[in-house]
Amino acid sequence: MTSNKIRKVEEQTITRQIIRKTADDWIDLAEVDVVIVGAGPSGLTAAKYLAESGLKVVVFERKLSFGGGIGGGGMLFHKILIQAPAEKILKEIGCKFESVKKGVYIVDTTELIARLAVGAIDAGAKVVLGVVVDDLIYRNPPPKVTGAVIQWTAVTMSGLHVDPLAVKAKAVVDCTGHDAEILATASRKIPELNISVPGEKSMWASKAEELTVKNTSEICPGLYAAGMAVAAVYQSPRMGPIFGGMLLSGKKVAGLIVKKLPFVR
Ligand code: 48F
Repeated sequence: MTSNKIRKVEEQTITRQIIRKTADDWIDLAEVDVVIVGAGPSGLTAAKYLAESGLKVVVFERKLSFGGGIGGGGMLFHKILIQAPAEKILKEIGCKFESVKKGVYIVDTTELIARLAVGAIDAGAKVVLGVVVDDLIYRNPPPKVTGAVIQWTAVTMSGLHVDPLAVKAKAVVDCTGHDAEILATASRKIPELNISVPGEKSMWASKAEELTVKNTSEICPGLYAAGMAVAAVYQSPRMGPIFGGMLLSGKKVAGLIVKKLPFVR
């Protein structure tokens, strides 16, 4: 018979196990195939499809939660729209949706966040919260991005001068949303990459969705953009709380990387 008595665990055991197992993970994560920056809709979708194809993927997320802009819904109303053909991705992650018009679907924000996260994790991606990517590793010539520089979010918030660590990767994907933080950093600190980030335009939902997916690409060798970061670099419009383009962009970037990576050294 199994006992229901709660097991005693000493404090030093808790400390040792957490540090030992986290250190094992971090040693493994020092070199990966793909670093995804941001656990919003595009980042989590990309992570799922990349990991499913057998690549070693880590997602670094600044906050202590998943989902990026999904949780805010439309002006805090807890539903968002998804349009065809992105409902296929909803089916693949097991997210319930309701059809509201032909090819237009509505989902609960909390369910979409949860399903996207489970989809990425079940596929084998590692999602690490509370870590900010604040710079890139690069090599030259020819100029290319070869990894990401990372720091605890808590350290960046404290303003303390603490040198960061870095993760080597064959591809880095900027999924940081409207500010395209990684592309902006690359544009400022690696001018030979010739990137500029003019920022997104005002709202035009259907055009924005179309252009976001169309322009999802490798922006310079080793550095890709998906989600709203694409709009920032291509100066295309914003779309508000319709998210099909975010999911399709994440899936597209995964496909591009899977095609390219076997040829990257
Ligand atoms: O903003 P976010 O949801 O980006 P997305 O995947 O989706 C955009 C939509 O949410 C919405 C929209 C579509 O209709 O307009 O805005 O393009 O998620 C970006 C995530 O990246 C994290 C941030 O906390 C958020 O969870 N993030 C941003 N910069 C960094 C970062 C960074 N430097 N390091 C780590 N995480």
